[in-house]
Amino acid sequence: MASPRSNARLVRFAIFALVLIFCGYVLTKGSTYEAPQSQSAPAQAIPKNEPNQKAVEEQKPLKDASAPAVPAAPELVKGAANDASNPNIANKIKATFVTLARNSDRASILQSIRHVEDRFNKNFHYDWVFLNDQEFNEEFKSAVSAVVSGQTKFGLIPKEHWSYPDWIDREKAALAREAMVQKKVIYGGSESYRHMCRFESGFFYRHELMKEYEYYWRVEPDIKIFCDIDYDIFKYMKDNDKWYGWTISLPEYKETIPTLWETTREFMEKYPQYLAKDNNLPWISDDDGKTYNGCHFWSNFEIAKLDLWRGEAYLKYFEYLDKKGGFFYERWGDAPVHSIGASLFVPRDKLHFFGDLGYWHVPFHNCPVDEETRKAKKCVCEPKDDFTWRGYSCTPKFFSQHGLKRPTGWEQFTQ
Ligand SMILES: Nc1nc2c(ncn2[C@@H]2O[C@H](COP(=O)(O)OP(=O)(O)OP(=O)(O)O)[C@@H](O)[C@H]2O)c(=O)[nH]1
Ligand SMILES: [Mg+2]
Repeated sequence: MASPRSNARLVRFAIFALVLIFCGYVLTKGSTYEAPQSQSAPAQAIPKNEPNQKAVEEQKPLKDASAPAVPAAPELVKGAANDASNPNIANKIKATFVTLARNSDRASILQSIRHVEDRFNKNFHYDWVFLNDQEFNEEFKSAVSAVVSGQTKFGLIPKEHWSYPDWIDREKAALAREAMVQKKVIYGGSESYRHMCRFESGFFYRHELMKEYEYYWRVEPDIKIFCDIDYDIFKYMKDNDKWYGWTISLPEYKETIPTLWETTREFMEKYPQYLAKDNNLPWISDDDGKTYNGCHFWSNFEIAKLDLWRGEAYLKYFEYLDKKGGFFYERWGDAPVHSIGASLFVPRDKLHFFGDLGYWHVPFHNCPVDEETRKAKKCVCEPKDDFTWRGYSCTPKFFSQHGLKRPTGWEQFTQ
């Protein structure tokens, strides 16, 4: 039989054991005490872009097997031409973006691509062809491929498309450059700029990588697109039988093209069969073809049908110009050359002004001036910057001659 003393020891031991168990419980579970939420630091004070740890944890998948499974986001297939379930992609036509660039243009072209992807191509995944007179390096290729949602293709320009043809007198060309530098003509002294203009005028559409396409959109470094393009712009061109789409027009510097128009007139006299009926001649000449008024579509933006340049009329026209040597003895630009070609060799209703995209290439803006369009297309430009309706722009004349309706409020943006 236990003594009263050993009973008391037993009770003390039991109390001690209970205290130990309670302390162990508190240490493993932590305190249930919650600090009151500070009034001076409300929940909204969490910076918007920093992940809120609580919110992140709340999004962790539930272990409960009865919870509905969240479908995995479809993996982006480059160019996804095979994604028949996406109508945008299934209805795509044979079209591509095309960019002429140097390796050193990488950062500038990435800016342009980001604009075009965000406003348009993220929904369509059209291909993008990059052309260069030197090999593109790996840094350029991997950087742009990471941003383009379609397939990227990189092409080297054949030597004969970026060099002096054998009929060009190089000394005469050098003297012409020198004279233009004296006159302070922009890019007047540059040989590469002349090769670029000749290439864009006569060869980009013949490049091997361009052969499979029917339409292209030319994109230059450092451009901006201000508005959503919520429709397939290439399909729009095809469905409406448009051959040349543009956003900004203005007169060319006369010093760069002293003999371009007389050469064009010779061509027209020699090959009158190539002139389209109902062409756009009145827009480029104010005196029925006697002189050129310099109006041209600004070719750093172009959405066009490749057959415009691949057709017999334009091919012959380019060949004629090239033989005269004005790309080197003067500084003929691809913008007036394309514009004259598009104005003479196709009916004028094939030309299309895009007034709903919002576009910028230094130093001119195209910004839809009517508020309704800007809101509907989520544009981020200022109508006061728009060049379209200003005195120096050739676009008002195009609207008048083509009987197009001007946007509401255009008259407030003429200067
Ligand atoms: N590969 C290559 N591309 C060139 C060269 N020069 C110009 N380009 C490209 O040709 C296009 C037109 O050249 P730009 O220098 O933009 O000419 P521009 O638009 O008249 O003049 P900027 O006001 O300087 O933009 C751009 O896409 C350039 O990246 C060159 O020497 N090599
Ligand atoms: Mg440019």
